Amino acid sequence: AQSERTLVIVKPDGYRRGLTGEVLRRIEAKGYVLAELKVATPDRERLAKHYAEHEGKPFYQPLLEFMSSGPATFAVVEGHRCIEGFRALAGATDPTAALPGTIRGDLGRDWGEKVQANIVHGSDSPESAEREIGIWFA
Ligand code: DAT
Ligand code: MG
Repeated sequence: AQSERTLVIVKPDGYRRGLTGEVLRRIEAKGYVLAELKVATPDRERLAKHYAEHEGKPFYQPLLEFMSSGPATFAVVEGHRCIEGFRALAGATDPTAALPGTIRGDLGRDWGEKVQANIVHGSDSPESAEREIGIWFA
């Protein structure tokens, strides 16, 4: 079958809370393949590229601050329709509204911060996926 790739990040909140294994377990249980995996603290320069579409929004600076606050886990995930599939696993951006059964709905909440600490990132299109994989796995 044709394969697709997506970039998944277990964000610093997920890492700190010890949820990395739980997130990776759900990805594997769904049937996707972990093609690449690493732990690193995201640097501002690459975060600015990664989140370029959000520059100027009220949560942009808090987002970069939060994302560079500690280690995160980066994964290249593979499988037919894995971009759409992982975003379904992740659930809605706001973890309070995310449905139970999803990563954000089961494991996340609103902590009253300016930025939504929502455990995971997943690319939103094939173009974003290839662009983001290029940034973090150059
Ligand atoms: P997603 O991560 O679901 O693709 P996004 O690309 O719109 O969401 O936003 C990137 C991140 O920025 C998101 O995971 C959390 C944060 N964020 C988005 N919208 C926000 C908002 N209205 N208030 C606070 N943080 C927000
Ligand atoms: Mg996004």
